[in-house]
Amino acid sequence: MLELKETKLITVFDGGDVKIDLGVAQLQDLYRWMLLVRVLDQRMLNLQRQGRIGFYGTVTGEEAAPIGSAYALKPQDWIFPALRQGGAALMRGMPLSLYIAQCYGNSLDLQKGRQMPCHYSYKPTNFVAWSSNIGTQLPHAVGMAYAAKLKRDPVVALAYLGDGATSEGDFHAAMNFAGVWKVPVVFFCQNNQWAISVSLKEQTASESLAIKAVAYGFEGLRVDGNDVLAVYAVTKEAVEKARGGGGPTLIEAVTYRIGAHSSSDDPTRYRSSEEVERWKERDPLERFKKYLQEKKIWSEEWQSELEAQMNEEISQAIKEVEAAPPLTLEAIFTDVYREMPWHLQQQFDALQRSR
Ligand SMILES: Cc1ncc(C[n+]2csc(CCOP(=O)(O)OP(=O)(O)O)c2C)c(N)n1
Ligand SMILES: [Mg+2]
Repeated sequence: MLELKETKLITVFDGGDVKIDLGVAQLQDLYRWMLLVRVLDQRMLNLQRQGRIGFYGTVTGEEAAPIGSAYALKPQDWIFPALRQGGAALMRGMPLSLYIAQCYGNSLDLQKGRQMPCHYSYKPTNFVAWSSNIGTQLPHAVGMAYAAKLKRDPVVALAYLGDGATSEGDFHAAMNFAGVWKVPVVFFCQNNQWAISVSLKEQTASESLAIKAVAYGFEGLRVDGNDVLAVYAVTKEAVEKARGGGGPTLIEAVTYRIGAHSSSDDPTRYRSSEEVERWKERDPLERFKKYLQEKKIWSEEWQSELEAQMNEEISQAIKEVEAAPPLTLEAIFTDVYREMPWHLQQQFDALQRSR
């Protein structure tokens, strides 16, 4: 059993005594997914800078958090993401072309261009679309977990949030109901130290974010969010506790947003480059690479092969997505009513006449 203290930082890479039940293939698998997130960040940001997509939120520096945590789930479990867990959608089976199409919002996009980019949804693997409004996914996750409990389904909801979301009413409502109903939910707070330009110090006077769980009657713990193995281990324990009827857990993964909040942000206006450089020394990919290197299961050639292969797959997927036509005008009007009501029909006709 891990010692669940809401202020102690749980680690593997810094000499913690956490037991890891992963073999060589799984360790390499985790590394591959983290690397894909890193490679994709650059490619997608380039697309945004070229004006080919409208927006992107990178995950650089935080890859261990979404990948390590989602790796602990079973196929039947559900994910309620925030902005930076797209990598988990890919790892759980969302095809790369659909991931990219979501950012283009064209006819290949499963959500028909009705969401902002980076708001992925993939029904076959229970990856639920995010609504942009910070924290709203949390009550949804608790509701789903409550239903699972009532139906005695051995299903767990993994609900992601940022540090900024802990100041939202929805966070507290969700935490309260989760505690009272003892539902199978794991709240995974990706504390990247910033909520756009608001620092963690300005966000809360609590000594940690994990400690907030205490007020709601369940466990909170802090994990080194740049340590993929520690993230995996604590999430797995919390997920299995939830599945076994042990109720919720709040995990605070301590990490750092190396890039801008999004493609629309300039972080040099509100934080120092020294701070960013300090955190780069704890780069989750570099630390994991070192661990694999010591185990002799990482090499330069493997890394270059992986990168070349990923870049090729991304280029192919972009080509496929860009070849898809834009959505038709009807897409603005469908899927709300089974049959289009007269007032929408009127607007639709007017729109068509105006083209
Ligand atoms: C209710 C609400 N208020 C404000 C915003 C604008 N907004 C978008 S992202 C963001 C910061 C989120 O920070 P955090 O929860 O730490 O997540 P991060 O982006 O750092 O991963 C804010 C304030 C919003 N989307 N919803
Ligand atoms: Mg944040």
